[in-house]
Amino acid sequence: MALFFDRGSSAFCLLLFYFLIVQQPTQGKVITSQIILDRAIISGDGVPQIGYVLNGEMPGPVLRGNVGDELHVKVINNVEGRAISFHWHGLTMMGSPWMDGASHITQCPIGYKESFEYRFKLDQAGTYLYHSHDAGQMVEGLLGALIVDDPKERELWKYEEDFVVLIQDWFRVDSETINLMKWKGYVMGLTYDSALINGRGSYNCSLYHPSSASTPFTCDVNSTNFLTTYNVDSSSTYRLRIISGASTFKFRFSIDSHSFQVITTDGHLISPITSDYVDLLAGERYDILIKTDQPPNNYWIRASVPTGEEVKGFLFIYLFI
Ligand SMILES: [Cu+2]
Repeated sequence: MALFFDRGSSAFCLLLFYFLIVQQPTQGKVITSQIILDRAIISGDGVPQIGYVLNGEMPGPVLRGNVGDELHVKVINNVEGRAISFHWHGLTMMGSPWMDGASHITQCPIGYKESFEYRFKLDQAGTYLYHSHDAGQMVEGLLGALIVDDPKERELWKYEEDFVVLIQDWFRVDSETINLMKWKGYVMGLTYDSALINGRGSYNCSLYHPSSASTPFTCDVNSTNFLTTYNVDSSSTYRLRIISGASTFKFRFSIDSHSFQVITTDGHLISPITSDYVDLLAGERYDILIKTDQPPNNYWIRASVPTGEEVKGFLFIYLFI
């Protein structure tokens, strides 16, 4: 048996691993992936700033498998001075609780130039989120989507294609500053600078004051070019997998001129509910079915904070129909 801990291993943990993971028969495929973590300049909303990139991207790659498959993800930390871990939000980790990725609780954090291979069974279909579980680093982009397919569902719901819609609150200040504000009880004064979908958003450059930001970059006035777009056909049905990768704020998701059917919540199938919006708290997921039954046009997808007052940090995305 190969050692897969680079640090903090103990004979006891390895023995447990052997009997509870290696000895379990795997019915599905083994899906292997590798994620290399770095810091880099990210222009999520037209304002470049420093954050986390996973294999050079933010958010990280969409990890995907079928129910019954086993996922092996080797995480390599190339960020000096930062320890990390990956938490698999929403999965029960039945039979492999030490793969849950909570630093200092289920594992030692992964240090600089170290690696750790997560291995667990995908035993629940649905839409999930992986993110750092160390020092609030997901605020700076350390996150991604995890999709577990049940091949029967596509037949059941009869959709053409599915898309990931990963929503984030995006800040000019770093995660340490945000954590400090929260610990001191200043969260009410905290506001985000942009909302991102799949790592992209649009910022109003007239609001940008580089001197007060943690990074001295300029705002790109063409930042609407950064928006995520979904190209779809008319008279079809699509499944959107909406994920809140927000750290703090609640988002209301909607699509102009369209209502939709909500079919799952947090990885569980539900009796479909027709709605024209869903509200997502941090880490929540909703899957929806949308029919492209309106006249062909560009329709905004909106992710906004439902304050009832002015819309703060709203975001629009074209939907081509
Ligand atoms: Cu989580």
